[in-house]
Amino acid sequence: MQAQLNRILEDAKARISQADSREATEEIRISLLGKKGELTQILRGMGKLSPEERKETGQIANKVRSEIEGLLKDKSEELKTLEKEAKFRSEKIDVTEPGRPAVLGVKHPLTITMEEISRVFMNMGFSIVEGPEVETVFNNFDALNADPNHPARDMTDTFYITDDVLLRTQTSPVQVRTLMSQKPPIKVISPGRCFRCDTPDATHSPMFHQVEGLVVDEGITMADLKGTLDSFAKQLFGTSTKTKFRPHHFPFTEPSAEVDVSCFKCGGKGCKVCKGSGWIEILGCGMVHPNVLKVGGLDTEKYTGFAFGMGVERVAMLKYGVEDIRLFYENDMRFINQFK
Ligand code: 2U9
Repeated sequence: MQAQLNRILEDAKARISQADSREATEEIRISLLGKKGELTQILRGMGKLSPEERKETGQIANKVRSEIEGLLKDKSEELKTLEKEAKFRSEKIDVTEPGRPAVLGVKHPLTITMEEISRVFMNMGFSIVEGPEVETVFNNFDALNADPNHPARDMTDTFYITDDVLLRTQTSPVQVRTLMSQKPPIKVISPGRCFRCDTPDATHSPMFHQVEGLVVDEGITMADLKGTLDSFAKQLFGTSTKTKFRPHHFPFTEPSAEVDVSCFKCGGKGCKVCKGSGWIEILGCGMVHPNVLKVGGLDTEKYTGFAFGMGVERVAMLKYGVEDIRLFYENDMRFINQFK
């Protein structure tokens, strides 16, 4: 039995010296000193020995056990130190290394366009008003003199939430709120997101952006409308830009017009951008319908006003030569980074 103990000790020494991780030393400890370990088994078997033999073998066995425990402890500490050193080496930071530059975001082309449009109107004394995207049918349609059978009201054209609540189809409800809460003079623009039940294609999106404007005061005439929008076009597209007002119909304005600008690409000669006509349709406008002014409780003999509206995506597509509206919503940085 003593020879067996010496063999276990010699074996243990060889195995411990070769252990290359703390897990390996733990495995050795379990295999020798654990419940079913080799040395533990021997100690258990000592009951069969005579008292003298038991005493002598017990002393040797205890010596072997404490020697193995000591070797395991030393090896484990040695490995722990090595592991710590390796960890420090791998985590070493060179504080003199130049820092990694933070990736700066860029403004979205629609934000750039919306801010550019807003800046021009702000410089002409307009204030910016904002309102909810979830609106009442009253603010979105009724207050704007829309006929009860107007096609835009249809379930297939508008996202209804209930019979009386919808996702606004234009930013006009913000101006309706302004009319109902403020006294003239009113001179506001409302940039924002709008929603229509459109199937996406190169020029349509169920979510898009508008900037609308509203001016109401005593003595506002069509001359104010034309002067303001002509000045806007010159500031946005260049001083040589000409404007053309074509009669149109909107329920909320009377008279109404669509505004074309002379093509900023070819100057009016005709090119791909203006489809050969020399003109590009850019916005709609008109003198606010008396029925709409009445929603704000205004005396329509005293007060008059003009309003206009434009699609931000359309302006951005024309300005930057973007051929598919869907590019604005894909968040592909290769597209967005081009507008830095
Ligand atoms: C109030 C009174 C009048 C806003 C107006 C337009 C003309 C117009 C279109 C442009 C392109 C919508 O995005 S688009 O399809 N808009 O042509 N919008 S006048 O008139 C108002 C608004 C609010 C209280």
